Amino acid sequence: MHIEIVTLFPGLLRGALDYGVLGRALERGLVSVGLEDPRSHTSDAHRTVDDRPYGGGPGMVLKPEPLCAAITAAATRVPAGSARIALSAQGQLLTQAGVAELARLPGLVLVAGRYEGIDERVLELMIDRELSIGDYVLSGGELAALVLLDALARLQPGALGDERSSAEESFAAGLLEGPHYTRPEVFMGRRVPQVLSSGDHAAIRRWRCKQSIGRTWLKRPELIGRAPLDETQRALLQEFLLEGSVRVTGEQTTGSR
Ligand code: 4FV
Repeated sequence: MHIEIVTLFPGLLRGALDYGVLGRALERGLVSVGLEDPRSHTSDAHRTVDDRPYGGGPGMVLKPEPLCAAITAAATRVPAGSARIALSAQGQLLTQAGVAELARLPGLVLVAGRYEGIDERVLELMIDRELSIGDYVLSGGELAALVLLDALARLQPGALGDERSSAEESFAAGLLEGPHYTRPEVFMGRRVPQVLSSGDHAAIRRWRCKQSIGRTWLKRPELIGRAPLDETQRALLQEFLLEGSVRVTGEQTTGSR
C-alpha cells in the first residue's frame, strides 16, 4: 500500500517512519510512504502557503493554489482507486473498522492541515473524505496522519508476525481488551489471576472474554450498544459484575481479577 502525505513539515514525519511496526513495515516494503510539501508549489519569493482569513478572525488559512498543486502531484504517485483524505477536527471519527476499510484501498493521499485550517475550496475540489482522530484541536494534521499510518501499517499482512495484538481483534469485535500481565507473578502484593497461569487455554480464553466484555461495559458502555452482546456474552457480563463491586455512586471498581 502506498501512502502520500501532503505536509508543510516533512521533517516532522520522516523521523517517525524509522521506528517500531511502521518502520519495519516500511523496511519490508509492506507499506511505502511519500511526502509532498506545498511549499515546493509556490511561485513567490516568500514561498507563501497561507494567508489571512476572509471575514477576519484569528490565525491563518492554507492557500488553495499550493495545496491543490501538492495534492495533484502526490495523487500521481498513488494507484487508481486511492482515496484523498484530509485530517481535520471536523472529520468523521477514525475507528478500527474505518482503518480496516482504508487498509483495503490501493493507496491514500493524506492531507495534513495547519494553522486555522484548509481553504474550503480545496476540500470541495480535491478531498474525498475528512477524518478526525478525536474531538480536540491539534496544531497540525501530521500527528493525526501518523496515527492513521501506524494503524494502517499494523494491518498490512506480515507486519506483525506473532506480535499480532489482541487489541485489533478486540476493537474489531467492538470491545476493549482485557488486562495484561507479565512476570513477576506477585507485584506490590498483587498476584496475577490464577487462571492465566493454569495452562487451561479454554478457561483463559473465557476469562479474557469476560474481562473484555466487563471492561467495555464499565469504561465504554456505548461500544456495547453498537454491537449487542449475544447470550453467552451477556452471561459473562453478569458473572463479571457479580464478581466485582460496582458502586452506584458512579465510582466503579473493576471485576475481581
Ligand atoms: C485533527 C484532529 C486536527 C485542526 C487545524 C489541524 C488540526 C489544523 N486532525 N484529527 N482532531 N487538525 O485537530 O485530525 O489545520
